[in-house]
Amino acid sequence: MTRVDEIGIGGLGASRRRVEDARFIRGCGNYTDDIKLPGMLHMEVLRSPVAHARIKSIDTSAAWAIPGVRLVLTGEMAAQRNLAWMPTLSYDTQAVLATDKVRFQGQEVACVVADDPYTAKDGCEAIVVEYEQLPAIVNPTQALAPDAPLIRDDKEGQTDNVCYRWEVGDKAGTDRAFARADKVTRLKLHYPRSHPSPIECCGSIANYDPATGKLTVYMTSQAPHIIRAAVALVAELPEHLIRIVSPDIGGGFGNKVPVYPGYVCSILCSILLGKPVKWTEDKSGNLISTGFARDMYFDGELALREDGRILALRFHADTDQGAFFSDAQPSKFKIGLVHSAFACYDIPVGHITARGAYTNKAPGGVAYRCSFRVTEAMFFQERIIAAAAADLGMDPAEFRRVNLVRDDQFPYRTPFGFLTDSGQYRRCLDLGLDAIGYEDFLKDKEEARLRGRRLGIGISTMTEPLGAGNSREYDILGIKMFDSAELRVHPTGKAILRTGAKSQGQGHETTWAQIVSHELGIPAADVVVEEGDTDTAPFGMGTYASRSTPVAGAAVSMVSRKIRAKARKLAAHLLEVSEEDVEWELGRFFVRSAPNRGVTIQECAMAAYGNMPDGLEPGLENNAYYDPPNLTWPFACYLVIVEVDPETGVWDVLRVVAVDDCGVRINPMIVEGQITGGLTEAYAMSNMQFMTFDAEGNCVGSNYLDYLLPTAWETPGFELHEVVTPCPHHPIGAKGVGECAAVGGPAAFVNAVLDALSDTGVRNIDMPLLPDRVWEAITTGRDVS
Ligand code: MCN
Ligand code: CUM
Repeated sequence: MTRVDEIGIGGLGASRRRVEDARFIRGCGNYTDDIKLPGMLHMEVLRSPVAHARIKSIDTSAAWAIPGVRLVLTGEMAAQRNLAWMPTLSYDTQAVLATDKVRFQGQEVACVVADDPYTAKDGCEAIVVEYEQLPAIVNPTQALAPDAPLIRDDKEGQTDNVCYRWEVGDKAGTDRAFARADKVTRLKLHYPRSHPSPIECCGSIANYDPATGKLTVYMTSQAPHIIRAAVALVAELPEHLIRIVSPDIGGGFGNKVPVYPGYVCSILCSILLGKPVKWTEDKSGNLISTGFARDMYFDGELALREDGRILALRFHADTDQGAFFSDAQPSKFKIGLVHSAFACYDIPVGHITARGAYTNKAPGGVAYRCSFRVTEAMFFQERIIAAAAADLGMDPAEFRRVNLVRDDQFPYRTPFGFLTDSGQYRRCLDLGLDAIGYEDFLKDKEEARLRGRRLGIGISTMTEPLGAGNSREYDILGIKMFDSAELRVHPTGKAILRTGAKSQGQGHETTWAQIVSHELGIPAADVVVEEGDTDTAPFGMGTYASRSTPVAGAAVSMVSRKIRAKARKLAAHLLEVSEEDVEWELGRFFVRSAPNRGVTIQECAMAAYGNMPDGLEPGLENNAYYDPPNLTWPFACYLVIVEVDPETGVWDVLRVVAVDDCGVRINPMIVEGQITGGLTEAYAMSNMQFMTFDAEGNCVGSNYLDYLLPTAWETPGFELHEVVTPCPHHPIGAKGVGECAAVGGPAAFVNAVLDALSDTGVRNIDMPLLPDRVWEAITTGRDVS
């Protein structure tokens, strides 16, 4: 008999083509805006043109008079149903439709439902709102000034613009370590506000059926079950009569985790009208109002010993939260997982403080391959590591090698309480240095300098916490962060798998089938994967924080193993031996003493429906809920070589080398796709992207002429390498990977440019490193923020 070849059937490690692409690249996807329901009406949102103003009056009479307009909804009307405000996932409140004030440009003020989207838009334009403008606050410094106008005067007891304060670590111990230091490196920087910019904007179609009382909502959500729970809790609708469906999603990147006012308004309008109501956000609306990323200010220090060891770290971070604290993040820590900073380095003690500020900008902060502020944490980490090496006059690679956690230190407890459980950090670093030809480059760089050329190399190494999370520590609205899978094997051995995650382009339909294939020997092509419908999918917390493989992927393994255990009973029955005498090899059970006597998993499936032993329940289906014992800790080393033109400040990327260790790779091609995408984002953030605001709070960057997305033309090529350290607690040894390159990448680009400027005394240029900023730094020899 021939053994089943795992790669041949699309199992673990197969670079199987993405099955979802068959419909995506043919334009046959089924996105929210593709869905048309009979009698469907269309909703448009009227947004505030100003950043901070008191609403004196709203006159909707002209809008009501337009033929085809069915409903004009204002905050006052929403308030009558107790829905003018909604709770956020960070335990703040957010206006659904403004009643008292508008607090950022683009805030939702009213909406109009009409027979078609154009009439709805005309309706919005006919609404007359009288604003009394107030001074706008566009950064934490202004927000926290003693005489700053109060943004959140709606909140009882709120007397300033402080949104939260947070602290972790050992202050006294850290202070003592700093007192002993030979040298202290200090760095201040800003990680600018950026936008995830998925191709598809947000949208929803709410369909409240007055006859059955059932509410069905098709929407662009990365976490449909959370939305169902939120709707049940906020709108007080019975949960079994709410069905949330996330169909195909055209990119999420964290933009589609929060609950947006547009969703809520479409639901309310559908309930009021008893008709399906569709809302499709436009690009400008998406760019100015929906969940942005970052906008964080760091000021921190490293305590150093002469020989290069780091003795302690401390930093303070101020975040610009916008007008509402609506971070969709599942930790009890106000600032997410920022204290995972420096986890890859063996540093005995540290202390972190953080403060959030309300400003007149759109809310958000946690989006864009961030793992909840880990992106900012790792950026600051790798920037100050580079600065410290320079201060010590030490080679930055050697400085890292001296301080990285050694393989024999795992499991390693960080000073902030995380447990990193596995990795080969030095090996990844050395592989990267070797691949880029580090020693040779250092010589080339010196020679080039003599000829007036400025070359630079940047390194970034980091481990990050992916896969929220274990039920002891992580929850959203009190619901724990486990995830789930349900597998049904049909009589002929074909199967359907459903999970509580929701792909937005990551390729779950491909990779989950590969896990089933690995566990059961069923060809991946025989397994269809479905996600995103709360009526059919098992309860799960959705896809973000690269949690799908660590949590839902693990559940896929576990449910497959339950199926295998039942199939073993069926095999014993078919082979007429006792279960103990049955052995498993991929796809087949056989008799231990007679290996040629065996039955395939498909034969077992048929027996589950047609020939089960007495006393065994028919069928071959099961589900699994997986509560991960720990986060997964992938490691990455990114190296970038640039050349800076001293005359113009323009910099070109000459090489990018990436070494990623995300444990066992389910589908190497998909993993490389994730890393390529993340590095592209890292490149974009380092040199072209930022959402800026003028003094009045106008968002500069509400279109793609001001906010730039990199195309294949300017994006450099990436040389990808791998190291595999299996995750010790994941059933197949996989770690998350979706965010690694976007998290660790930006510092490598910035470090490279600053390395090229190392003789100028410039220590920092804030992202994006636009040519004019680089040129200013070169000509003045001063930092540019
Ligand atoms: N994978 C694998 N082997 C591993 C790890 C992952 O083959 N060891 C595969 C997975 O099975 C999955 C993909 O790589 O198909 C990403 O897996 P994972 O790291 O678990 O991340 P998630 O699926 O949870 O995706 C979330 C992550 C986040 S948080 C953002 S933001 C982001 C990202 O993924 N948004 C994306 N990548 C994106 N890619 C696309 N195309 N679109 C987005 O919106
Ligand atoms: Cu924080 S972006 Mo992803 O976690 O969806």
